[in-house]
Amino acid sequence: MNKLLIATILLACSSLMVSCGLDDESLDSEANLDLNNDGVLDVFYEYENDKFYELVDRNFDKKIDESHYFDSNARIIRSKTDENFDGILETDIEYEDGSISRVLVDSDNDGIIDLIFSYRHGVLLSGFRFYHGEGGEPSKIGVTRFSFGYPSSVETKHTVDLSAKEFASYVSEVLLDNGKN
Ligand SMILES: [Ca+2]
Ligand SMILES: [Ca+2]
Ligand SMILES: [Ca+2]
Repeated sequence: MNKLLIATILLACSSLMVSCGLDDESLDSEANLDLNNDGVLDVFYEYENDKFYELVDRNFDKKIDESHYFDSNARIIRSKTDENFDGILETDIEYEDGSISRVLVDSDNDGIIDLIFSYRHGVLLSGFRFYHGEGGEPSKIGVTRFSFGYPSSVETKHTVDLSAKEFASYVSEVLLDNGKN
């Protein structure tokens, strides 16, 4: 299913609501989808002025695990997803010109990003993982390269003098801006 296309159609209908003969409520019920045909809706649209959210329950457990935010031109701006289906949307997806540019994950739900994936034109290039120093050991950042979605290098670990909270800005400012991505 092309979600962006559906979103575009919805938005077009939304701006022509009078001629479509729909009010807000009926437009919503038309827009929402039942992906697995079990009679329970799994895709929902929520409107915020001329912008909107698409909310999806991918594993059909009645809990939302994807939230996509679209601007007034139906361009995707940002997503949050729950990749382990525990009910917490721990993964932040950033886009540039409609393609994924960066993914930030708080894998242990402690409010601090510990995994970062870097993309170019939607293609996964690099992954970065923060390792807490244990027993007096320094912290480390693991780096993995990808090709066609598959690791193309063994993870290399670099010792860093950073706290967990400094990890995300270190990756964007030092590792990615140096052209090493
Ligand atoms: Ca369903
Ligand atoms: Ca779900
Ligand atoms: Ca989760």
